[in-house]
Amino acid sequence: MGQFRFLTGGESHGKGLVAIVEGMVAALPLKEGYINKELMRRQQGYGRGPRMKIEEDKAEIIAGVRYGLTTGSPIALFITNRDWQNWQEQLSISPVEKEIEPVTCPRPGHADLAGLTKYGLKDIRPIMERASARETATRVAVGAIARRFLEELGIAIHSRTVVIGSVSHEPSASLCEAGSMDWQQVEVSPVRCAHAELEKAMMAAIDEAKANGDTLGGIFEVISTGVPIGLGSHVSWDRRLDGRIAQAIMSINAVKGVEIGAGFALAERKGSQAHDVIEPGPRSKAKGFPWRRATNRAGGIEGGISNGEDIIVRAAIKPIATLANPLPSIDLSSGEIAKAHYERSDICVVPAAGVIAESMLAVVLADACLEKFGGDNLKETLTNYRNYLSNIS
Ligand code: EPS
Repeated sequence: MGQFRFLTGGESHGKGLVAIVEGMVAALPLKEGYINKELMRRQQGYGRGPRMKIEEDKAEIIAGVRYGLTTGSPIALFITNRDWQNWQEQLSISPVEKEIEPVTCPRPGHADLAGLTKYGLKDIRPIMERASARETATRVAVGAIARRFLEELGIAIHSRTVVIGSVSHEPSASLCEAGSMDWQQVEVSPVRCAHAELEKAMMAAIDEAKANGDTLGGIFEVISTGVPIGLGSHVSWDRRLDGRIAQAIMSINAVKGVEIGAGFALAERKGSQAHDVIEPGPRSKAKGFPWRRATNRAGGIEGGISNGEDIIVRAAIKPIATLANPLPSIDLSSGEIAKAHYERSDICVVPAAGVIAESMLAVVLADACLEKFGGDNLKETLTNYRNYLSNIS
């Protein structure tokens, strides 16, 4: 663990966002355009707020790439916040003469109250700036580097929306078959849902929430295909792949629940109905093993180790905590009852959260692949990977 790691910095309305990525192999072809395509996907989605009309997220590669290939050195990225133009005084690095009104009415559901108390502040602004999901732009840029590497190993990652508000795609136990999903349709859907009728219903639910000054949560699903058997390990708690994925997905702003495979639905089943029967099958060139599974309720992970099936993760995301029609709170400067702070917000971020989760899954899988196959340059890693597959007995 920790072969591939990153740190981010930046405030929502500061000058920009930065990331430093360490551990990627040398000689991986990488272009800014590839990263920016992913950043564009994160900005989409019906229910996004006015900020997304201001921004046009683009990552500038500052270090770690030469002549289109990674060098093995840390990769440094910078994403400009266009909106900074309008926030230069509030987010000034040096003290300013003008009196800036502090934010003192915490939003229930946001980091405001606990963050302000923990850091001993009188103004919520520094907390809300860093707790904002704007930070996920850097995660998607980093995830794009991980995804580029995984592509070389034949691993792909997709996401789709399963639930928005009370509009549900299907019973929670039925899992998407990656092979049968129309991913192109998902990509052009404003809510990342390939089912036309549900797509309409989801958009109508978002319109209704907007009209009421409210917000909506939901559930998204992330699927990775082509994952080799043997990533992660059963031997220690922090090596388990499912635990590592759960932490990465749970760390996405507003996520409140994560399940792998049939997840929570498995609690209600008998053992005979919960597991995935092992059947003999021809040796697969891509997977390296001569068996197949009748189902994939485990979501591609058994005992904390990838089992060669698609990895399927779902997560529940709560409605955004910034409401146009704010909830009651208190003004911390006076102790009086007051409405929670509101500037502007998204109505629903479930589709964007799916893209962010793809990125986080890519980071975990790239890390697990580098841990398993090693190598300091792409050729070395690919040689090790092919050797491993051809030696599975
Ligand atoms: C976001 C930028 C933010 C929000 C959103 C995500 O911009 P602003 O605060 O200027 O409107 O749109 O942040 C939140 C959902 C949140 O709760 O903080 C982005 O770039 O994704």
